Amino acid sequence: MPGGLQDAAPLKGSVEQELRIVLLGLDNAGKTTLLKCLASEEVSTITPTQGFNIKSVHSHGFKLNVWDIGGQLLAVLLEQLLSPVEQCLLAI
Ligand SMILES: Nc1nc2c(ncn2[C@@H]2O[C@H](COP(=O)(O)OP(=O)(O)OP(=O)(O)O)[C@@H](O)[C@H]2O)c(=O)[nH]1
Ligand SMILES: [Mg+2]
Repeated sequence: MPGGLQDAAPLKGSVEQELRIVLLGLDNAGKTTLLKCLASEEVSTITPTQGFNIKSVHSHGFKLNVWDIGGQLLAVLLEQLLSPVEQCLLAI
């Protein structure tokens, strides 16, 4: 499928590119699991993220600076951001 890191891989021998990535999603969506898999870390004992994690991972010739935002924190941020204006929020 086009659009992945594989497609964006830099040419061999070129300087490593740095990307900032933010993982957003509901609780238990698998954000931290995905980040740990990217970092080749153990995924059997993952607990819900309190606040957020920031981790740098080297993958496919890129340095990825990944922000893993806990679903609970995202819910609080969305509520505070949107409650003055929204009457209905649809997340798909
Ligand atoms: N079956 C299955 N389970 C998964 C997958 N990815 C994650 N899980 C499980 O789903 C649960 C939640 O995963 P997390 O990575 O903690 O989810 P999260 O999005 O970081 O959750 P918060 O930190 O609460 O926002 C864990 O028990 C994982 O083992 C997947 O691809 N398949
Ligand atoms: Mg998490």
